[in-house]
Parts: sequence; C-alpha cells; structure tokens
Amino acid sequence: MKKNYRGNILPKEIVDKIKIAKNIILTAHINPDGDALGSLLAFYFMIKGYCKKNNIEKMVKIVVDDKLPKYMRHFEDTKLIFNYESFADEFKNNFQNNEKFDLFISLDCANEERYGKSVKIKKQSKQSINIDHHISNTEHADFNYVESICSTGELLYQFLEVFDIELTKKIAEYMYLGIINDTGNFRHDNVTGHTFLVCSKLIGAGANNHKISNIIFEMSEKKVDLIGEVYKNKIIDENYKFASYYLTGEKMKELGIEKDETDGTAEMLLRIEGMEISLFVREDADGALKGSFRANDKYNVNEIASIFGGGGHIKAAGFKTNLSFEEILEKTYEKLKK
Ligand SMILES: [Mn+2]
Repeated sequence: MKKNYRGNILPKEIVDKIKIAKNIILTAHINPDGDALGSLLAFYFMIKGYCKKNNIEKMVKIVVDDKLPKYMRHFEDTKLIFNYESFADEFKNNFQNNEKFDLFISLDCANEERYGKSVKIKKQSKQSINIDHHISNTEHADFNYVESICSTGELLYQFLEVFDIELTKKIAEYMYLGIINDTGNFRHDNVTGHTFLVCSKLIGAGANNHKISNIIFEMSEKKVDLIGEVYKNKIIDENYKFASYYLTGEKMKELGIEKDETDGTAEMLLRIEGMEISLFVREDADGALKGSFRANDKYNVNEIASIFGGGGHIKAAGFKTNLSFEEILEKTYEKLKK
C-alpha cells in the first residue's frame, strides 16, 4: 500500500469500474483552477485513449458548475466542459425518467459542497468515485482515493500505466497545467522529487512548459491594478508576521475584476519579506466572505481554516463564511495566540 494514501479503492479498481461503465460524468470543484480543469481534461483523454485503443464506445462528459477562468480560452478542449445548466438541459430525460448515469467521478474536490449543483448528478448516478489530493478530503463518495501529493494532476500520472495507454502531448499538457497551478510554478513546499520525475515525463511527451506557464501566470492590466491595491492597503501584524487584505464587492466592481483574477492573492501577501502567514478575503456574489490562508513553516492553516468550516492543506487552505472580516481576524488571532 502506498504511503500518503487513504480511501477504500485503488487505481486498478477505479479503472475496472471505468471499463464497465457505459456512461461517465466527471466533475471538479466550483471556483475551478488549473488543477481542477487540467485534471478533468487529462482524465477525460485518458479514458478516451483507453476506449480508442480497445475499440470501445463510452460516453464521457465533463461538468463544472461555475464560470471558468479566462485563461482556459487558450485551451481548445475547454469546449468539452459543460456548465451545469447546459448539462441538465441536454440530459433532462435522465433526470425526469430517473435514468441513472453509471459512474460519477469527482476530481480535486475536498468535500461534497465543492461540487456545486453537480451534486445532483452524483445523486442521479449508480456509483460515485472521489479522486483527490487534499488532506481535508471528507471521503464523500462511494469509493475514495485520496493521496497527499502536490496536485491532482500529479496524482493522475499513475493511471496511465493502469489504463495501459500512451502519454500523449494533450494529456501531458493538462497534467502539467494542474501541477504548475498547485505548486505555484514549483515554488510551494508540496513539490517533491516525484513531481519533477513526472514533469520530466510530461515534457518528454511534448508538454510545452513555457507556453502553459505563460498562459496561467499572465496578468491582465486589471489584475496588476488589484496587486497595487492589495500591496498598498494590506494589514501587517508584526507580532505574528501576518499579512491580510479584504477585498469588498464594491472594490471588485471599481477595479472591474472577476473572482478568478483574485487567485494567487494570498500567496502574493505571503511573499512579503518576513511573513509567516497570510490571509486574503473577498466578498462573494452571495454576500458571504471567501478566505484563503497561506503559511510558511510556523502555522498550520488547514487547522485555522477549519474554524470557519473550511480546510485544504497545512500551508494552503480556504473557507467560506457569513462572518465579517473583523470577526474572521479576531478568531484567527485567538488561534494564533495558542
Ligand atoms: Mn488541486
């Protein structure tokens, strides 16, 4: 048995289930990032590659219940991703006649809330599988495979062997997208020797690292304005080496930015010299606040985020809450004091 693994199913058994399923729905989390979307597309093409090699017909659909980041327009296969509404419309007969899908697979989802409305498809499926790398994963499916590793993209690498398929350039590029997204271009401490081993194979298969990094780390002018705003108006607590910033809905409107353009802001704050922990909070469309913590070696932000019903990893975690920013800070300080 692999270390860093928990759950009740192994890749070989997951692939066995995929082999016998006639139709499969793949989903990833709301607020989808490069790892969620890269993993979905990589896994989709793995299943398709297996079908092609063995001359099998299978329906595979990808559903994400949210807007996609703008940079996804650079990837031609983005058109394969349904939003929940268009999926529900196309398959309304399944829902009306209670015809179940064979297999529902979530990638990169720590908990069921992260599916968004796609949870309805899970309920409309005979079996569900959860493949993820978050330590906070709640093992929310019938079958769970949770491996503590840098990204779902890296986790999926082992499936190539189990499917017994070639690593194509396409699959390699989407896995690479997941890995650089979740490692911040190999800067985070979740990077291991295995990460580089996998990336060496991905680049060997033709993944264009330069192109993908440019796509995902490119900044709009509005994003640059946001960065100026955040660095200028951050709050620094010298006691705890804690940098924080709160972005109101009003400010977002003023700057003309979309929520996905705020990705990476918590990391930006942690990059300030001497900081041990950072927190970025923004107002969500429904008025609730979304927070992201990042930390260096001193604090476990998975624990701190759990106070607000969230989680993630030791050095990177998030939450959504109805508390105010002041209340969030207050509770965070209480925890830091301990
Ligand atoms: Mn991930």
